[in-house]
Amino acid sequence: MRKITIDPITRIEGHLKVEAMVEDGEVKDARSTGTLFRGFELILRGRDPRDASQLTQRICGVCPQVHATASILCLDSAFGIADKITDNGRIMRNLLLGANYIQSHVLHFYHLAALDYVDVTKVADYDGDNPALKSIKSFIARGELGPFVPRYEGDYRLSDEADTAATAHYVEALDIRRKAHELAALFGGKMPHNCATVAGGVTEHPTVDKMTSFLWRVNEIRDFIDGVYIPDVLAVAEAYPDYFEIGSGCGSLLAYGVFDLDGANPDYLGRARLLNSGTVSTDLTLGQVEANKITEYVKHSWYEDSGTGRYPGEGETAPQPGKDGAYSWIKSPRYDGKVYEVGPLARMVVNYVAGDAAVKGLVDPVLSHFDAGPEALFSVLGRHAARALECKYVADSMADWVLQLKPGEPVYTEYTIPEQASGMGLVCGPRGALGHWIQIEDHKIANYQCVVPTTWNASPRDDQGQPGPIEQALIGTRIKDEENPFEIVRIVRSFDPCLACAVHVITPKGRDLARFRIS
Ligand code: NFE
Ligand code: MG
Repeated sequence: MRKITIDPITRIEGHLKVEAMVEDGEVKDARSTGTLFRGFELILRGRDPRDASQLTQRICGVCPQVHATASILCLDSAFGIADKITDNGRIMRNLLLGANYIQSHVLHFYHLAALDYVDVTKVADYDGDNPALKSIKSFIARGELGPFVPRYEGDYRLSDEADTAATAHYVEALDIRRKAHELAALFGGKMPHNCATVAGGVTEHPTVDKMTSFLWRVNEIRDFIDGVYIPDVLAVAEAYPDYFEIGSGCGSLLAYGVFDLDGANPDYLGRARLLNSGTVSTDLTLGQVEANKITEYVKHSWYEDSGTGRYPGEGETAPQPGKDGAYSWIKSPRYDGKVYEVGPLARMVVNYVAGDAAVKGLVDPVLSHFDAGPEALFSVLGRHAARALECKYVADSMADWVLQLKPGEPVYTEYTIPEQASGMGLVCGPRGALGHWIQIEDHKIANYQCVVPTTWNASPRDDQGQPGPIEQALIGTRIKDEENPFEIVRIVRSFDPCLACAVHVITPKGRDLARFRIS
């Protein structure tokens, strides 16, 4: 048995370590380890509840807006105004979150995943006049390969032209991400980490000039998604069709839904959303999500066992570094005691199986192009395709939503902070289902818990010994070349894991509050 360790496996977004035990060319066992402690829950204790939307955004620079959204949904529910948000407030919240979805999905495909499939070294021989490619060529000539290496060698299958074009798109995608940030800044003031997303609604008022600037930018981005992003994903799928059969995972999918279309239902899971909540199991049956079936286990995580099996609303964050049998700072969230994958694949399949016409209209042509059934979606390429198609669905919807804003009408609903209350915010971020839970006592935060998407996907074994979704996606995979285990990185990265949600606790002077030896 040979142990392959990849640490970190994430290109940015924090440190995820993956270990695969390989024998006779097959992964027999796998472990996913979050190597940093987050501890935001501890920082929030004792603070004004309204601080939650500002502080939780800092969990991550890639997906801050969904933390802002989950926290304000959580506060709205604790303050008793979940069904009283104005249409302007609801729509602007959707536009802010949508901008962050686009940025995150484009980032993931081009900058975090594509170079597992695209051979960037081909650009060394480029003799055209595309400025982006010329600058990469001079990077290579100077030996400045920082963003592109280390990498595995061998299995790059695109033509020279396709490799060169995709590398140019890598650079173009940086510009698209900037434009997506500008979308968010138009209504949020700045990006990342804006001040406009607040309990009760938003602080910014829509004006015709801002709406026009927004629409102009979102249409430019839509051209890129239709003309570049989706064709590039399909080109990768054409060249690597075996990845429709690799990394299928745990087979159970979970989505809380995202982008409120109607703010009248205080039950977020039952609310009409662009992408609705639901579960789907391997046999493609649909289920409803019930919040009280969500629990977190810690037997194999560095937390005290007293916190295991708890509903997050009563969860605890009690670190126990060095605990016997533990191997991760990530807890193991489970739904109804079972393992679930979250993310774009979950959202698209849940809504596909539910018969959503728009989602079927996006997914069916791709499936028929590859002569495949919906089960092919449970794969590495299925995750990439779902993410790209969802990106289009969200961007197209944003172009409609921005025109529904009504200048001059209210964006904000008044409230008072109760002395004692509890609240829950459930919504999907780019990487999947995100839950925030709050308990307020004496007008202050008594307990705050976040269960984030990567916690679901990168979770270690639970108390029953069930491996997490990424671990399950690796186990049983055949590795063609153990020196260059492309299969492992392609599987893990197809989940778009983000461990930035696991940052150090630091003092204002930048010193660690505590040091933990992780062995
Ligand atoms: Ni840090 Fe995130 C998303 C959230 S993932 S990127 O999407 O919440 O854990
Ligand atoms: Mg948590």
